[in-house]
Amino acid sequence: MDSPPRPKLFDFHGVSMIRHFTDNWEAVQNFQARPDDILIGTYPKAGTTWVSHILELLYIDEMSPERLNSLPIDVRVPFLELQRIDSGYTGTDLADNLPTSPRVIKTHLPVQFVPNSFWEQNCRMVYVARNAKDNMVSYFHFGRMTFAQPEPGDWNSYFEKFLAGKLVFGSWYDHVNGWWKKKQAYSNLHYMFYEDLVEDTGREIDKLCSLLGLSPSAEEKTRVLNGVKFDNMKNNAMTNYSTYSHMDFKISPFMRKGKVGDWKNHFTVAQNEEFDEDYKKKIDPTLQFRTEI
Ligand code: PPS
Repeated sequence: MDSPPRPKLFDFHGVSMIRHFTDNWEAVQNFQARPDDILIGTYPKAGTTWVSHILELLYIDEMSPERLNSLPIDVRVPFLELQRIDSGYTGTDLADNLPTSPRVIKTHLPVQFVPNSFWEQNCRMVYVARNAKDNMVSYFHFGRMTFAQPEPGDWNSYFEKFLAGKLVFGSWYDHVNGWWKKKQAYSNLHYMFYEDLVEDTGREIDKLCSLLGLSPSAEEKTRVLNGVKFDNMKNNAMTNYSTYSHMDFKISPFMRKGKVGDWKNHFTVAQNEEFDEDYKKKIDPTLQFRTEI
């Protein structure tokens, strides 16, 4: 059987995009945020689902255990700019109709595209960044397994596309730099790192709680920590994306490895050198990532 056609990349105000994320643009830009909304921002594959699930478990009473057990994560945490070409539903509709308070909403938009109302309402935001090498590897495997992404090509050509910023949501460098710069001026933005989450999930949850003004009991914290473990999320049909037909887990699962340093299994020595040379020119020097822990 033929695979469904893959979307084509095009330039959208200087950022590489596909129509799944631009077809609903007017509604996205006019989206009405509420003061208690929490926006999760990430470059794709940086830990969005992980932090979404952490927030949902921290707000379990508001989210309700029934929702957690019966609705997949991307219904509970709407993907703001998504226009599902097949089913027609949009992230903005889902967000508008969310019954929870606060609403947790996810976006992969570069910071300059975030709808104005989020800033006007002074919403809390959590940006998760992941080191470029592992982010690239994770995005590559995602491109292989989902027909909702452009054809990734082989690893070598993907590597070049990443360096050139020719992937959906554009350049990783512009993305992490842009949100980092915004953080300096906008105090309600918590900028966190995937590597820190892997190293000490409990410590990072404490930091999140202080942004959110939450003080979970020791018992609640243990419950959250347990629920967000890689294996538990991988085995949870409501967090592992197994309910989606446009993903082929035989090629690669959504919850793939969840590690820091898998890039070493993909980068050649020459690619690593080329990458490091290019990286120095593009990364904001005040922004420090760890490629191993
Ligand atoms: S998406 O499609 O952009 O929303 O993907 P995203 O959720 O941002 O990123 C997916 C990667 O995050 C890993 N992940 C985790 N790692 C460790 N622990 C937990 N609990 C966890 N949950 C998700 C997931 O495995 C993907 O990374 P890779 O490296 O591909 O395994």
